[in-house]
Amino acid sequence: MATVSVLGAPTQSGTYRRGCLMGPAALRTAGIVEMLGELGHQVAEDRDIIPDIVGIDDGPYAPAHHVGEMAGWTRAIRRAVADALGAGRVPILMGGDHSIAAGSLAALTDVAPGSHILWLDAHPDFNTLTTTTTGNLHGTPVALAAGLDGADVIYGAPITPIDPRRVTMIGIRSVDPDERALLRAHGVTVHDMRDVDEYGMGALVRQTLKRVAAEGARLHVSLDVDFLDPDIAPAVGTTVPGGATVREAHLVMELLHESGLVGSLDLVELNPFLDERGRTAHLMVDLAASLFGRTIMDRPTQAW
Ligand code: B3U
Ligand code: MN
Ligand code: MN
Repeated sequence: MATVSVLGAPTQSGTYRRGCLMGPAALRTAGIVEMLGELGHQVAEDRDIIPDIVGIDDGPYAPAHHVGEMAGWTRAIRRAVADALGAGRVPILMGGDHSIAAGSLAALTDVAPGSHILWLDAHPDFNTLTTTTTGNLHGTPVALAAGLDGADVIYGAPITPIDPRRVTMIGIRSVDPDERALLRAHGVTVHDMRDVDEYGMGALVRQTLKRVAAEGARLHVSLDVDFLDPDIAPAVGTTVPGGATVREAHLVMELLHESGLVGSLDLVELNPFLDERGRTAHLMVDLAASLFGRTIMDRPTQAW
């Protein structure tokens, strides 16, 4: 059983669309803390992170916006997640928009360099401060954590960059042209929806887990609501058709649990303002439950 830190990061500065700052409250309302307790885990910490105050003028970084706000959140999140990891806990970072992952990924390499990252998302979020065309910084955290353009501005201190060759993305179906070139140049493993259709979700996850286990590494999971199909998860600002089904998403989580390799989790981009009677919040909590050990029937741990 795990000791867990439930950390809210109520941000929305990574996007122009308002509402995802209510994400942590919605996940708590949907019962995330009680769920962890029911599965036998100990919740050692349940709080929202307070951002640092960082004054940065957006001017030189246009079209990027809210650069100072992201920097302030990133720095505070990095410390909070690193503290939790350092204390042997499993941090669950609840967004907020996906820009918060810049903090959790830097914390990961602070405490556990060599870790792998599983990015479950419609988007790779591999834009830099110079390639972003929308200016929305939720499209940048993986590239920034890899030390690409803008990392110094956002972190304001040296980081141990993540190794892009230890990043696996699944569910991808919306990529910008410069982003695509960067992904290839840096050796990120991208399983787009074509791969999911052709090989199946289970095979892709098993292959990823085998690799992580072979390297004796831990795995950080970053789950963006838009990984899921918008028909089942409408509460997200950037819906992209053709996402994961309920059962595909649960299978991912069930396999991750059985692997015993997951050391940290981001739950991001939930925008409760766009939800239908809490259904997306409940689905996110149910998926987290599968990741933390809920099963339909008891079963022996599978050789994956
Ligand atoms: N790649 C686009 C779109 C996007 C990325 N992440 C989300 N949307 N959620 C961008 O804005 O960088
Ligand atoms: Mn994302
Ligand atoms: Mn996304």
